[in-house]
Amino acid sequence: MKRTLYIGMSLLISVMAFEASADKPSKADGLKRVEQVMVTPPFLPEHSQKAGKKPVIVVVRLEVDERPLVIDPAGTTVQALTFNGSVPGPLIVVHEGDYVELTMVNPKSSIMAHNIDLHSVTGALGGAGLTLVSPGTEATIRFKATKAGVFVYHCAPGGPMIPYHVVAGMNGAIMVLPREGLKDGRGKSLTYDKAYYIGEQDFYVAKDKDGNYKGYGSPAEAMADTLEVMKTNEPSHVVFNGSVGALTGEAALTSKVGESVLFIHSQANRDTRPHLIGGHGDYVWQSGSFDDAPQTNLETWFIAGGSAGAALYTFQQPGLYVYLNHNLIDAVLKGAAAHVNVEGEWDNDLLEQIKKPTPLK
Ligand SMILES: [Cu+2]
Repeated sequence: MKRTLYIGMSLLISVMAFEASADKPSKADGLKRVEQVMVTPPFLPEHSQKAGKKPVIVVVRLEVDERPLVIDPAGTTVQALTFNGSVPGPLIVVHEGDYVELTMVNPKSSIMAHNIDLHSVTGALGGAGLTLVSPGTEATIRFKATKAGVFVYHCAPGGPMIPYHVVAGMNGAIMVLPREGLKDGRGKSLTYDKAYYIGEQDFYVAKDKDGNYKGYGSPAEAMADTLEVMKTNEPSHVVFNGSVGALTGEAALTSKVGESVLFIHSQANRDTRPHLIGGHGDYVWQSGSFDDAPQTNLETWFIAGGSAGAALYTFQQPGLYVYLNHNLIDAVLKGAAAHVNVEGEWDNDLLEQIKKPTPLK
């Protein structure tokens, strides 16, 4: 109760402070406005890796979509709460020093109130205090991206609704690139040929008496059972990009030998440890901060729950790679795995089969 009261009071104070300052001139006045067209992960919106001379105002629109989502091949369906219809929500990409003008839209068809707490925002509960929108309303904030890195954003409407909305899928990430682009820590520029955004999601689906996953008619109907499973801290599913197999088989990520790929990975609620089977993390920003030098040549990296990280790898060999959470129970039994199909010429110097499996004499 105390916590709820505290959050309620913070919201009130933040809103009052905002109203008092809303008419003052801003350093953002007169800067160029650039609309960012959101795309569904694992893809990124169009962006340049280095910024122009002057900061810009990046205009972003996120719309709540409360929708059923099939999360495994058996057809298990959750009543997902999403930003723009996908789990995770779209990746926002800006540069340090840019402003983000973010409109949070909650359509009339919703049944719940939502907001957004961005970990890249300074003040007002990460923006959550200024964006709480009930069905049929919208709110707009403008914030300065003061820290370079990859950061989680998520819905945080107060009390048990905070974890409930986050584990119902309502989270995503923002990438704030340094104005000069990524660096290796010794001043050398690092660039990527392509980038993918992987959002890891833990789901907590209740079972019926016969051991089958239950389905519900609405997010409100699902809440009591789901909260009971959530309290065990044992997810029924741990998936990449919304469902088991969302990034495998036909939907596998792709690359080529010689191509450098940036893997951005977020987990809004639970620790994770990404690993690329057959590859490495050439440069890894585990904490997500691009102000720090990346670690190099990691086998597995750690992303703390409630944060995002990034890893850059240049593929050396063709074939199938598996990018997974190296908690192998989460990866293989619960779903946290993606495939990367890499084209190119095999290099025997790096790896060669000297003898095929042959019967013992
Ligand atoms: Cu929400």
